[in-house]
Amino acid sequence: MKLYAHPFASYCQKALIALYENDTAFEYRALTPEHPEAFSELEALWPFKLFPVLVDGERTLSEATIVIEYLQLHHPGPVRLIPEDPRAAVEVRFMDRVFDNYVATPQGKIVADSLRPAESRDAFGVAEARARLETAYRWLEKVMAGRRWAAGDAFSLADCAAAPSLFYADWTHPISEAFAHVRAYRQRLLARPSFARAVEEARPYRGLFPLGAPARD
Ligand SMILES: N[C@@H](CCC(=O)N[C@@H](CS)C(=O)NCC(=O)O)C(=O)O
Repeated sequence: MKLYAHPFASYCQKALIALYENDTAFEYRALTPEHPEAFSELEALWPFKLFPVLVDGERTLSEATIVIEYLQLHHPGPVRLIPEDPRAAVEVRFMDRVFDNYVATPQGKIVADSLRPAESRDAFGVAEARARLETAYRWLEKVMAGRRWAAGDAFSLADCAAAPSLFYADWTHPISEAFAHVRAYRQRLLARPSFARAVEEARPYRGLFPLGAPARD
């Protein structure tokens, strides 16, 4: 398998966590300036040019969640990231959507806005995104009060989504000390070896963070 990804990209880290959890073999097609040919390959595979993209023989998979669903089905390992019980799987998929839609999306909006020319910035949209992150933190604080991982006791697809989402969200719109359970969960994610590895691989690229990376994880 080949994974088109950039080490610093949040959705790529989500897929990488799944691969690292199960020590799944793959070729890393890094979308870095040293490998310009990887960008042309990506464009031919997925005209939206968003990453990660996984290629497995004739199959091309995009969308990090779908990549992880595919890995679970076709390249399973000892760590089951989507539970066998369909009722438990609903909660995992729900929490995966929460982290993508209500944490990663507003976080990305704020970062993307900072890259726009000054005259094209969307202050109203950024304020909405910050409010949405606050709502997400407040909601998660209650949910995570009783959970070790996003959907319960087992590390899952939802934690693959949560790890980079909360990592960058806290840089962009800090999680206040009032949300102690969310902050503790973020720390647990940072200690998980699969995510710790992704964070280490991304460390050399912190200068790319347009809002200025803080001097901490
Ligand atoms: N919905 C996609 C989002 C993928 C995405 O936005 N990837 C970012 C990197 S984290 C990207 O490709 N950014 C490049 C761009 O926006 O041009 C997923 O879940 O995988």
